[in-house]
Amino acid sequence: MDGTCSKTVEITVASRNCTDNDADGVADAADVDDDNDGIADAAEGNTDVDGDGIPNSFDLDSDNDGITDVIEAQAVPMRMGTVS
Ligand SMILES: [Ca+2]
Ligand SMILES: [Ca+2]
Ligand SMILES: [Ca+2]
Ligand SMILES: [Ca+2]
Repeated sequence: MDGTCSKTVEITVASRNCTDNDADGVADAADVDDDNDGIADAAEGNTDVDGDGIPNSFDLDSDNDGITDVIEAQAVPMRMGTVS
């Protein structure tokens, strides 16, 4: 012991989620539309409807039927319009 006082200082480095699924320059954590399909993450949710391992907010075709979410989202009002 040399008489010097030492103490442990914990430094917390803010870890940012830097992944950027759609490469638009906005990290997923701050991006309101992670897959950039025009449908907000809040509307798509983080569940994985088709079970392909990609959550809906990252999946351009959430139900894996070959029709992209953006087209299906636009098609819904048209389907409703066909009800007689
Ligand atoms: Ca992004
Ligand atoms: Ca989206
Ligand atoms: Ca999926
Ligand atoms: Ca689909």
